[in-house]
Amino acid sequence: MIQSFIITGFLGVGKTTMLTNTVKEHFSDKKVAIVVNEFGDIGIDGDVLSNVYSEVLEISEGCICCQLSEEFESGVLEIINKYDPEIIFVETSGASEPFPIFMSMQNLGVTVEGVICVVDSKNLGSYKDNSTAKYQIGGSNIIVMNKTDLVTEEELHVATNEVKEIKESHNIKNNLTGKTVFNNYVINQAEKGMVKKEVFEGVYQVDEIVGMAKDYQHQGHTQEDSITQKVAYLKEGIEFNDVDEVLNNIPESIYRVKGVVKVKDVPNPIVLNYSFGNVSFEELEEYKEPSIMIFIGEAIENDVSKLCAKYDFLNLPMFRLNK
Ligand SMILES: Nc1nc2c(ncn2[C@@H]2O[C@H](COP(=O)(O)OP(=O)(O)OP(=O)(O)O)[C@@H](O)[C@H]2O)c(=O)[nH]1
Ligand SMILES: [Mg+2]
Repeated sequence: MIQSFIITGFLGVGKTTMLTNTVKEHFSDKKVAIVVNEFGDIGIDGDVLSNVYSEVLEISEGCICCQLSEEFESGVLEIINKYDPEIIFVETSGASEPFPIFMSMQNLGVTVEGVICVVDSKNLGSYKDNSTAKYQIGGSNIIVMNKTDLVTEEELHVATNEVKEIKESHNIKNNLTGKTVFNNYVINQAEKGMVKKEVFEGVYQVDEIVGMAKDYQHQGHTQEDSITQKVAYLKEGIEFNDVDEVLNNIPESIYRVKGVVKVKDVPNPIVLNYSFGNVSFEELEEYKEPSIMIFIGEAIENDVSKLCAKYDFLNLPMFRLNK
């Protein structure tokens, strides 16, 4: 039986960081496959992860929990046939709920050992009202309070209590039995997603889910908290400072920026990551595509257009006419 873990959590909380750090550390003796379901059409995480593993299948689309479970399931089947993995890690998009993925894995006969929800201890307050974020916590049984380096003990305590409240109110319910599932949950703490191996050691029993697959009601992403993304391309010949300048002027509506950029004063391509005001960079070995930045947030259209107007090296893609 192939085992799996689902890694969920809101945009930019540290899911990929957890994969690159912890999985590499604890599962080097196993044949691991990683499936990344990224928000949007263009994947960055796959580029980051393929620096560590070669077995990355990236499924890039809006929201797997809404329409595309078939594509997801055939993608996972492909990876199983190709790599014969012992264990599969699925990183869900920060904008989707984990439960449909849980069901897809079960459909495929893959055991789900745990649904891990990574929480940004510092920024939970900024995203906890988002309905998807709540169901990510509700639909998991291993919660990891991440980014503990950015908070005091008191702040961590407050955030942990908020998570417990959300967990209780947004646990997934079996409509047939009226019982909640994912009841036996644990809360861990982490910095840069580093958790002990024990966290993965399948002691977590997910309650009876028979009858749920047909019955699960997708909660729907409400209009107010729907998340959108905009992709912008960067001109060639820019400098690192140009990129830094953009990242220092991100408006509040945008809470996540990812990108890969090539600049003339750094030899390697750079992966950039912005989440809730924090910026980090990492060099990549290779990247053959044009430099891009992906902006993600709520009602961001105008703000992204303004940014592009302000910085002439940043451009929204032109429309392509189909002949
Ligand atoms: N200070 C600090 N930064 C962290 C920690 N974990 C992750 N980060 C940073 O947070 C940013 C986002 O991390 P990712 O791992 O890409 O987050 P993600 O959840 O995969 O993001 P999406 O896939 O876009 O939803 C990066 O800049 C990381 O370096 C942490 O524990 N502490
Ligand atoms: Mg990620």
